[in-house]
Amino acid sequence: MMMLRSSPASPFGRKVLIAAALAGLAGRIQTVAADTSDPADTIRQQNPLGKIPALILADGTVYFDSRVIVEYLDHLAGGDVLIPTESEARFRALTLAALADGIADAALLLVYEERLRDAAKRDPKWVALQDEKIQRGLQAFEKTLPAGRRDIAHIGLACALGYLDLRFKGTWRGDHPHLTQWLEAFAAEVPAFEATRA
Ligand SMILES: N[C@@H](CCC(=O)N[C@@H](CS)C(=O)NCC(=O)O)C(=O)O
Repeated sequence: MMMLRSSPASPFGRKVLIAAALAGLAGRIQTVAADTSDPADTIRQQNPLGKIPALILADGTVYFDSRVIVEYLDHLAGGDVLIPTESEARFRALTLAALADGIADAALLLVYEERLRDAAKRDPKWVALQDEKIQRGLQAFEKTLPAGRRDIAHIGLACALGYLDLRFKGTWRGDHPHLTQWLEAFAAEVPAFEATRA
């Protein structure tokens, strides 16, 4: 049995769980909650960065971050399941996956800014910089929705949007009708999406 250190609200942990479900590997992974804000949590020994998700194999080997874990799950599933092997499709999928992860990264930074920085020390310019990354990323996906077989880019995008729903009350939906429809279709076709909702 492999152990996934994660937390229900983590978009990157959710990405791994959905990837595992799509690869038929969910039964081989047990999730063990991690609290990244607790200095005593073993996540800091498992991943020196103190970040989730981290996957711990039966022999103690640790793989992080979510992109690496999804690569590993794809490998376990025989390849070409979560990440296309054909080079053009592969690098397109990985680039779109990086864009989706970037939206989630910027959204997380905004949440941490609120949670961890004193209100008086917050810098509106820095907040706007992160918000603009999210808006440009959403616009790019609104114009060109991920199509074809479900892969790492689809999963990452669904999790980034799910995180915006969770932390920012789904305000992104107003300006992105195609993306909204796309997420509804993804949720209908991939039961693991609803099953992993925080
Ligand atoms: N690039 C990483 C990002 C992981 C990440 O940012 N995880 C957040 C939770 S969703 C975290 O652990 N934050 C705690 C911290 O940064 O100390 C991945 O894809 O796994």
